[in-house]
Amino acid sequence: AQAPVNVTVTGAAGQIGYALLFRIASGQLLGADTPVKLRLLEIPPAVKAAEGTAMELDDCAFPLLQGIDIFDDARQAFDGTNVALLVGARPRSKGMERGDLLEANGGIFKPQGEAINAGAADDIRVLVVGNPANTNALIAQAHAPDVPAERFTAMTRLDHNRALTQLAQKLGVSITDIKKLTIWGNHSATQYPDIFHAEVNGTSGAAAVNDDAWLRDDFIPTVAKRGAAIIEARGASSAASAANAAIDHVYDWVNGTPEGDWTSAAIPSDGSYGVPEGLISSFPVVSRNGSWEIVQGLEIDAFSRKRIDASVQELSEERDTVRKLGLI
Ligand code: NAX
Repeated sequence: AQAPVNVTVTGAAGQIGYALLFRIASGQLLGADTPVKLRLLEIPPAVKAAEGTAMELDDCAFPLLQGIDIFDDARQAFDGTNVALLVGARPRSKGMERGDLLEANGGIFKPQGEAINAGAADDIRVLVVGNPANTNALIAQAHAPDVPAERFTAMTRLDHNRALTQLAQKLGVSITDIKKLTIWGNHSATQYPDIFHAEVNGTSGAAAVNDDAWLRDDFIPTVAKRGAAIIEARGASSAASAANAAIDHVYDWVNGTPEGDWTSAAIPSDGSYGVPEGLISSFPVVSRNGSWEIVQGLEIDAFSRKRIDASVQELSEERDTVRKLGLI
């Protein structure tokens, strides 16, 4: 029998955690043949709630779930772990400036990076979900010098999935008719969902839409501001859809992306497409042999260039801020 894979989830008692843990335990994160052990990390006041979730996980009698451990100490939570889902983060409170937010999150992601460096398994893969996700990933990575940099990624798969559905609904096609959509840049309102390289039943996405006003004034802002629209409607931020995207990201990373398609993930830039090296920015990516690769050779027109550059500029500014704060 296969040895269990250790999966650490931070913020396990939060709303994304609640939507995520059951899907991991049921085999959807890694595959239906892979047993898992869960390691939950929470802050002390939320440990009891995490214990409650663990009781419910027990009560599902998942055949693949081989154990659950709960910690309030990062060193212990990441010890021997193979997959780390960094969900817990410090939310922006009223009156908080971006610098304050980055600093507060530095207090979480710096020690977690150190703990991953100290004790995670050699094949550790990290997905940061907690916002500001790209820069939190950069902070964690900076404190894990012994882990290959490309093992630190941030989530833009929810944005990717949102864009897929918006485009499918506009064209009256199904999700499976659309390939090669891309989210570029930061997981923030500046992100750029790109349909110019997308294929809809074999023709270009932009040509299939043939409606520049919709693209510019409807599609792009709808995808970029979808998180706020969910809060407005639901009275709480996206949780099940965020958990679903985290499942998709890790599943594809481990098992590979389908031939003839790609997806979106924020990974460390190698300088491709003019994105400064080292920034953790969203790209069109495929996963081969357990590693993400940036899709190369796409033509970027002026419309796309402007939007990619604006989002990447924001990431550069975030990196400058955390540098000044001594967080990287
Ligand atoms: P919740 O506030 O429900 O849960 C967060 C949990 O993290 C809490 O239980 C809290 O106790 C815990 N936590 C805080 N500090 C911690 C630490 N140092 N170690 C371990 N646990 C810690 O938030 P939830 O709705 O679950 O969202 C979690 C994060 O995901 C937020 O930062 C949110 O902004 C982010 N999101 C990211 C998305 C993405 O696409 N990348 C989309 C969804 C979501 O908005």
